[in-house]
Amino acid sequence: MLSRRGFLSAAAAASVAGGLAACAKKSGTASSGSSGGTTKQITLGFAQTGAESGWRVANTTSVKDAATDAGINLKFVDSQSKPENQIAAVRNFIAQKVDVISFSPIVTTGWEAILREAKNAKIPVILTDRSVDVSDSSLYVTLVGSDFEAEGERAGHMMEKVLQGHTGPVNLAQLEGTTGSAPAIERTKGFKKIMDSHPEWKLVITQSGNFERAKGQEVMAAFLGAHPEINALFAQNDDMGIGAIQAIEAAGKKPGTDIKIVTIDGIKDGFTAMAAGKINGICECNPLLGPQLMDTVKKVLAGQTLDKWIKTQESDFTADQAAAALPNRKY
Ligand code: GYE
Repeated sequence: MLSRRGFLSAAAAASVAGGLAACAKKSGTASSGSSGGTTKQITLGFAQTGAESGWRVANTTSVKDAATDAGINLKFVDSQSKPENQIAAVRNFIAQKVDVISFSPIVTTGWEAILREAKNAKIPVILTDRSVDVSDSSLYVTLVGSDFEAEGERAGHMMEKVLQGHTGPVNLAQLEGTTGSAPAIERTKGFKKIMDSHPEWKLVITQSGNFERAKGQEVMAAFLGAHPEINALFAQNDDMGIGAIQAIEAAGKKPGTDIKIVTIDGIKDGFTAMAAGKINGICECNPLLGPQLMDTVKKVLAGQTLDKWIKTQESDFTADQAAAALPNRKY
């Protein structure tokens, strides 16, 4: 698999140069900087994963608002967490001859054929948020999104921080995101790196909670039934962490105290739980990618050469910062 780090080394020049320049000419859409002539409105086809989490809902709003602000005609499809729906949406965008296609791949695999169809149709593809596993990286122009492996490592360091002063065994549980999705694969990998440097940490159980609150609750309840010794939890997003809190409380334990909890995302509900002492640390993953995406769409159509990965800026927060940070959270 091409790692996200690997993407960085591959310059996008090759993919942008030929096909995409032709594409810009075809649609005549280089809205900014086109000299004189009338500029046709850009049509962007965007296939969202679904609405599995608070992060995703904020991401959808950001994409829709940014398209309106940028004067871009957005064709938005909610793939309802089904990879086959997402592939069908992309195929439909190709049939409709949109100017640019973007999507946030539900899973990393299964993209080669449809991306080749888009390339043959000379429609540039910009990945948003999540990466794909393809052997030919010229099948998409760039990825606008976060470094998930780094987020997993940050979560590991956050766990070190919240466990400071803890004595006795550390019996960890992990709630993974959607199986086969880039954030689940890469956050697991990053967190493991830090875990491996702590022989005193024991990963008792790890399973997918599909990035969903209800699933996080259900899986955590099962974890606690089988492993009452769990005293630390890494939930790969806030929603699963919040679901887990409900399961922990139902089991008569105190989240944040009996079980230390670290999550990723930083949605308002996560900060609220952290301000109440139920989550101990959150590593932010910024969903407000809309403006960056629209900017990238325009640059691609203008024939500009872009980095293969346009990264998002993020921060980390602990419980003592939660109350002060909460009013400033935008999602
Ligand atoms: O962390 C999770 C969402 O791909 C970064 O997907 C995104 C993840 C996010 O469902 O809440």
